[in-house]
Amino acid sequence: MTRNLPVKADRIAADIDALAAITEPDKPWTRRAFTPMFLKGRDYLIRRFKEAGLETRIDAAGNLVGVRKGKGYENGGAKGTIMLGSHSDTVPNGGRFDGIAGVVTALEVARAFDEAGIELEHDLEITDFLAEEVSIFGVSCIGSRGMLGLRPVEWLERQADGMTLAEGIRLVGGDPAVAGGRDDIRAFLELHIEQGPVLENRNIDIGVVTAIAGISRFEITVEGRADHAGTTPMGSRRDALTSASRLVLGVERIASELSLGPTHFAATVGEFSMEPNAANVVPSHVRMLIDARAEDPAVMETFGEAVGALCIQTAAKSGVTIPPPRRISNNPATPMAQAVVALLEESAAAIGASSRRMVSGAGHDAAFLAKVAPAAMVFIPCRDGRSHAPEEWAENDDIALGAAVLYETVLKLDQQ
Ligand code: HGY
Ligand code: MN
Ligand code: MN
Repeated sequence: MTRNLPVKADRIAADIDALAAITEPDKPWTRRAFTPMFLKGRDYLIRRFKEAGLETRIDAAGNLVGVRKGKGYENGGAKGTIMLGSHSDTVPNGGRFDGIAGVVTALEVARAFDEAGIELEHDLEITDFLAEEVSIFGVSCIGSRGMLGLRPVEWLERQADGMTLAEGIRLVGGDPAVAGGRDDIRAFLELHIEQGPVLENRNIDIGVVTAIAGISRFEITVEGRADHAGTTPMGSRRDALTSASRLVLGVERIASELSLGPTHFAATVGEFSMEPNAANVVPSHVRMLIDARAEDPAVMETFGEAVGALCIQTAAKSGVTIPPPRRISNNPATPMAQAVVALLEESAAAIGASSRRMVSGAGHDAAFLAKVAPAAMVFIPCRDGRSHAPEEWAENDDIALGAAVLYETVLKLDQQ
């Protein structure tokens, strides 16, 4: 259904398609932060930001920033900044819309205000945050944390692909020596594909995010004993892999039970490695990383305790050593600003779009912007709820409708 929207669906599609063409050719769609392919994507966005008349720069944290000055400065009253943004980096073999739809629609809103001859009171800042995904450095939301002074200083020494994160930030045009911090952001909005099946299943146009689930990552190692695969009796082995397999299935069982509760919960063993990984050697060592998401921090604690108990039971049964799980990150759930949530709902209704409130199981830069400014998110449907996979797909009319909700909400925020 094409509505008479203030934004242009075909311009949005053209930018999304152009960015989709900038991918590692052998594994679409891949444009990992800090890689040459990422910088090619950035070059495209810089060109498009400048064509849109935005004052374009890379900030010290490595984010691409485009500013459309507001009237506020003319009559002395610095009104501050309304920011729209998301990320242009992808996971390996990811999709064409995760993050990208948010950056492109933010840019389109700026262009649409220009075309409508609308001068805002506030500055409008369009942002492509650096490395929202778990990057080659093993950590995520590097640019948004850096912008806001929330990037742990020890991260700068993390190594990947022969460089430190500090060198990576310089590579993309930032300056890691500059401490972050912003006090001018009056509101932040991010459009994102839902990355889940709810909107599509219920035939709803717009998701209005009320909270972003907390994310904890736990590292578990299993120390067994290498032995000859052909001669070692089955009953006297200390096989790290069979024990680790019991843990993986146990994590699935515990998470499935917790997911049946009243609040959002999910957990995944997403990283897994074993040594020596040779067919004729009983595995001696396994390392795994659990990614857990919880709307309610008490449920996350229940999960951590249950997994810890499972490690003790498993070690006792099979003679391997399993140290207590190491929690390597723990970001609590982040509520969105209720006032902005209400404005998004009003905007959706004003353009005739159906909407529903929902929790995000995925992490987003908005979780960090929400620590310094009123923030909220617009979800749009994605086919079969698929994401972080090449099958990821969103209809351009759905994306344009989300962009129109952003446009209307910026106008409301600008009056405040
Ligand atoms: O992992 C996440 O939740 C996000 O897609 N980076
Ligand atoms: Mn993602
Ligand atoms: Mn994303």
